[in-house]
Amino acid sequence: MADVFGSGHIHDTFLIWSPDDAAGQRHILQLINRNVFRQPVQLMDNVGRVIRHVGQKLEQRGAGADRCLSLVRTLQGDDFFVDDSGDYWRMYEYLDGAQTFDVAETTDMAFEAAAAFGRFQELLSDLPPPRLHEVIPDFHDTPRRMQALENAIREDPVDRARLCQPEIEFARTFGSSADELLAMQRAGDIPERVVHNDTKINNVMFDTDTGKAICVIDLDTVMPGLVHFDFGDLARTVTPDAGEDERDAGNVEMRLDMFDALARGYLSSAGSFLNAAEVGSLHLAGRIITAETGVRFLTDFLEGDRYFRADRLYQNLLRCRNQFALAESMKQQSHAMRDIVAAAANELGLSRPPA
Ligand code: GN1
Ligand code: MG
Repeated sequence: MADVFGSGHIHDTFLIWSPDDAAGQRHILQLINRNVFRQPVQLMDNVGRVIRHVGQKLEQRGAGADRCLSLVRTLQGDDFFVDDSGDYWRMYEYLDGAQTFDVAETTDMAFEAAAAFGRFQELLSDLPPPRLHEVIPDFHDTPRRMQALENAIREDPVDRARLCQPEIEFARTFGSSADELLAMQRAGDIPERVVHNDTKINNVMFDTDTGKAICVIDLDTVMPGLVHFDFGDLARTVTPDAGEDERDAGNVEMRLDMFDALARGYLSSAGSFLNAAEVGSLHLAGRIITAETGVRFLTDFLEGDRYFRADRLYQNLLRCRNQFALAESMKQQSHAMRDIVAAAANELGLSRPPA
């Protein structure tokens, strides 16, 4: 039997179970969205390698291999199944006694989520070559996301540009800082790493009884990238007291106590491998990734909701407004964010770059 499952915007996800199975084992079945992931074999190669590497390392550390996702192989021994119409399917073991949240409810939850993503990066920091496939090239290339927005504004295929002039203006103002992170990478200050790239709070499984993070999920965008992409997306989804679909952008605000928990949680697990320049620039990430996500929602709104699933008219514009409100709130509080990261790093005895 099957039920539609979860709140992802990209794939079709189902919870599968059999009434005849005495053990009551459930599974997660996903139809891979090939409009977004054009190279599903490469995608599954990445996912398989990542899951096995993380599983092995956890086992070596005696942490128990059950604390990570596991793929169910087909009878042929593959990590995915291709059906007669050329669609790709994959199946994960369902994690019992675990749940996800769309909004971080407590600072403990923020700490746990950030520590889980930091640990994930740390576990992958020695992934043997070859380099993972770039399944979505330039995924967090913020200047390119700006270019895509400009194209959408120019072409305006569904005549919506007239509906979002204030948002277009906001995006263009943000555009001057879009390159900050990538410029540091080009300068050789911050290195490429293996990162998750989609660290929404609802991509963390929490133990229902203990409230502890069990593992991170949604490994589709695990790719080479900057640690800032992950820390930034965490700040985007953990610090506001509102979800992406909040109806009133006036309610969207960056909560400093949540950011503090986030910085401490993240550095508690990722601090061991980060360099000083990475730690010293973490506070910039939230605003850039938040504004970038707003730019993506705005672009999709202008293109007629072709990428992000939208159940209502204007939903992607609403999502964009929420992201821009949050990015603005982060800009206003950027000094406090910088100080919080520095204090957290200091507490953990991590090296910091000269001021
Ligand atoms: C998409 O898979 P899902 O729905 O959690 C998107 C992310 C965005 C997010 C915004 C592959 O994530 O990049 O941040 O929506 N994933 C992809 O909610 O584009
Ligand atoms: Mg995803």
